[in-house]
Amino acid sequence: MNAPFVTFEGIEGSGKTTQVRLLSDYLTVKGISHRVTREPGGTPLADEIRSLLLSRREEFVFPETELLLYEAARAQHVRSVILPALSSGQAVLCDRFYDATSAYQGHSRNIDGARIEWLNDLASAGVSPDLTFLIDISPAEGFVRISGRGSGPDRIESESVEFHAKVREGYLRLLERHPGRIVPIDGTLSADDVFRRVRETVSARLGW
Ligand code: Z5A
Repeated sequence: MNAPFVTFEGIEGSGKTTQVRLLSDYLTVKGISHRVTREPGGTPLADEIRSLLLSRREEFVFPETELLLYEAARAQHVRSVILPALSSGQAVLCDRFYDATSAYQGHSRNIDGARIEWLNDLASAGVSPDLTFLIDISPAEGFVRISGRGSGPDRIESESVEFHAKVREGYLRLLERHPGRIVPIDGTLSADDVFRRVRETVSARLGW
């Protein structure tokens, strides 16, 4: 049987990366073998696609181009990192996965949901998360959190507040459709309080 696959989702600045790190530290202390990864990225080729996707550019990027690049990165990542880890008994913690495509390219960029699901399925080779944390904050709060970074906003972060509000709405729709898999957490709590909920959930659901 495969090891658990846990994903973290939310709008930018929601605190996913912080929670992935806290959970990884916790699992390390408990001696639970796991691998931390992220999307887009996770392999040299997928990381190159990530740079293509996130760099700001003059040329307009069509939603369909963006969608296919995210799925191409995922196809490579799943087959070379996620599947081998899970089948060798290593749990996987992934910072974003295919729910991000449904929320960003599907709901916010208005690409037909059935097409997104078909592509998500193709790219993920049938791998689906056992548990997904949706860390929920408002776009306004997310903007405040990321504006402290020195690097400036990337191409997706530079989208309007309305775009990010639609992404959040897309995530909340996914929560309605997958209440058993997706666990929402109020991301306005302190990072420690968010992690307390993460820990309670992984203990109850996965025995960690
Ligand atoms: N994207 C897509 O469109 N389609 C797809 O299929 C996929 C992705 C997979 C790259 O994602 C972009 O690609 C992303 C979606 C899109 N674009 N956007 N927007 P990414 O995950 O690499 O980038 P991100 O979403 O912008 O993540 P982020 O900015 O790194 O945010 P985060 O991981 O959610 O937050 P964080 O780094 O943990 O925390 C941000 C700051 O807040 C930091 O200073 C923390 O110290 C602070 N923080 C964290 N937690 C808290 C709490 N609880 N309270 C207060 N402050 C906190």
